[in-house]
Amino acid sequence: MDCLFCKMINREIEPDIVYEDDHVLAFNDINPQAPTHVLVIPKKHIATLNDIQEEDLALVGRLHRTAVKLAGQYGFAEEGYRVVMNCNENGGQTVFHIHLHLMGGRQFTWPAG
Ligand code: DGP
Repeated sequence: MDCLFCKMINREIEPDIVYEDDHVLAFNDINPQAPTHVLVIPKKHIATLNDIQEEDLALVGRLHRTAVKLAGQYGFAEEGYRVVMNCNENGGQTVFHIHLHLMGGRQFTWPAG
């Protein structure tokens, strides 16, 4: 499958990994928008938020738990951080394998641009 993030999971491409288990991979974003900017992805290929099925709910929960654990390890869980999942063109999604953006280490504004 011609998916950039599946290639990372299969190690055809070597990302800068910060966490891995049987279901989840997390690595540094190539174009960071914050002092810490990590992408948390499922090892199962799911193209967009719209494609998440009932059977994926535990996996999506794991993505969030992983982001929270990493926020604790980076030391910004208490001061706060941002977790984002973009969906399709208007949402700004460019890689069609779902991923949480975990960003921390600076003040974020709202609404997002
Ligand atoms: P999104 O626009 O929400 O689909 O986010 C895709 C993110 O993926 C974007 O922040 C940049 C990141 N990205 C794209 N290509 C690569 C890559 O080759 N390596 C890494 N580490 N990140 C990438």
